[in-house]
Amino acid sequence: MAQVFPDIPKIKFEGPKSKNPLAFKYYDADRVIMGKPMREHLPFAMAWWHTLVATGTDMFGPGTSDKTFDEKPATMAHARAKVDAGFELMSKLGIEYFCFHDVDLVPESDDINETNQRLDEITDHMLVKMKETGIKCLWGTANMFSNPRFMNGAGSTNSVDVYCFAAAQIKKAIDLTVKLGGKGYVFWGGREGYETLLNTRVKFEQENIAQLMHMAVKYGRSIGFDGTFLIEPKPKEPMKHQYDYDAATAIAFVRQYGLEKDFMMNIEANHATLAGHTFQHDLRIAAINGMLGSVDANQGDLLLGWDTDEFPCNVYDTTLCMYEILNAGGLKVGLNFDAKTRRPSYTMEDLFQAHILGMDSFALGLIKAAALIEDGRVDEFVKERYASFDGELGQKIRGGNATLQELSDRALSMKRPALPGSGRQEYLESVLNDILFGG
Ligand code: XUL
Ligand code: CO
Repeated sequence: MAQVFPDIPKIKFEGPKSKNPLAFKYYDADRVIMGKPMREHLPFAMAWWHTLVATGTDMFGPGTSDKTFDEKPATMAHARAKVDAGFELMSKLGIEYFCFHDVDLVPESDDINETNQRLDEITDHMLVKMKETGIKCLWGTANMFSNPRFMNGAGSTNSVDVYCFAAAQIKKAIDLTVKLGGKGYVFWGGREGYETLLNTRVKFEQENIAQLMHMAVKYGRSIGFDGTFLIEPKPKEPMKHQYDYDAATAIAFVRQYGLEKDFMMNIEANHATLAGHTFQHDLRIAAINGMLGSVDANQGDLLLGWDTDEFPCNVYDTTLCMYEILNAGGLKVGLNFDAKTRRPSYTMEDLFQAHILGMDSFALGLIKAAALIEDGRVDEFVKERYASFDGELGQKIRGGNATLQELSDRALSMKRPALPGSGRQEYLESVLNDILFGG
């Protein structure tokens, strides 16, 4: 079969000294870091929607990138051409997984029955390609935010008919995820939120979302889906307020509605910063709750303040991300490049270079995070920082065996405490710089 990207070679690792724009400088799939090859630490996935669908359309103008792959858009021939392009791109980059929405795969028909038939047909073709290449599905999801029927949300809609369409799309997307052997099923609550409280029953809507998730779990388990359900928090955009604001909010929701056995978090860097947190913060919150399932690996632009979905290049952030992931014992699902090239970067070479950038940034982050852990200065300091709790009294408090009376008595007998030790933030930041840039 003719190649879709004949000018792009298989991307190889050439090391940090290479100046070849179509080579990895840091991502060396077989290199072992802390006992595991990089490819296992970094289960990278291509996002079908950005890489094969998005053309750079924005509010001010049409797309700049030609992703027709020589076929007429909105046809099944085009859908098949996207599959061929996607598998060639992943194979050339050594990306082992992909993620998809239902509507990324085929053109949507006015009749959902016909859309479903198209989905059956395209996933048959994908299965052939998966077998040929060994590439796997990381996670699937349903797009319940683009179609105008979802203007008021999907699980949170005011219309019981639209709620049924949400159910139908979720059911089909779970069927497809199982068919393709996906490790996860994601709920990103696009439009699950509100524009104004003047017209919104918040509790009612949240209960309906939870019911939909319960039905999804019940159905998924009944057809043999043994993977992880994930919520992807995001504070705003498209709605003024989204219910899955951040990891803490989504975890509370999952626990409130009894979904915690089946759900974990899919933390996206750009969503965390939109919520006013660092990426590391939301990863830590998910991790300490045992819910760090997957990552949408991208980055935002703090000067712009919307969801720019850029390919990650900030190694400071990827290092701290991988530090959290290594400390949490790894990811249950994987790392999806929910990222798109900038509108003026419209060529197919740009598309490859963007993925190389993302993969190298995470590889470098992994190398540096492992070095930070092996160096030990940061972890040692944190241990020392809380050392006063290692004694008998601290242990009593930690074990829940102390009383307010006895602690008060002790405070009164001390008259005043010694100042707690310095937080030494600047020292720790210099250690991090030393690991990142030192010889
Ligand atoms: C939107 C977003 C989505 C989800 C999947 O901000 O991140 O692409 O990852 O629906
Ligand atoms: Co995302």
